[in-house]
Amino acid sequence: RFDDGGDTSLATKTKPKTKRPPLYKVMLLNDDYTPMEFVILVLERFFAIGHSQATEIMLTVHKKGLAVVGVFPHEIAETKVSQVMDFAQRHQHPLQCTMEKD
Ligand code: NFA
Repeated sequence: RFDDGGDTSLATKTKPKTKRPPLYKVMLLNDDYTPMEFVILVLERFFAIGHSQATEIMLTVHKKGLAVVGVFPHEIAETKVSQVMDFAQRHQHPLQCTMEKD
């Protein structure tokens, strides 16, 4: 952090190079029609969440209206949202998945 040539009087401050990307919350929204088992499958398939925790998260969405299912860098969050929306549409379920800055 304090990088001088070794012994001159003029020192320069440098920043550590590693900086983390902005993170985005990916959320699932409740609706009245998507089957509970389908939501659990989505959580397992696209978010690598086990069946037991996927069931808990699905029930949270069902009861509270929405839940954060993961936090990711922008491009990964966008991919998750697209995958879920495409999968839901292909199965003709109205399930909604959105993202917002953490
Ligand atoms: N509310 C849906 C039902 O009763 C289940 C659901 C849960 C849908 C989470 C969307 C998200 N079948």
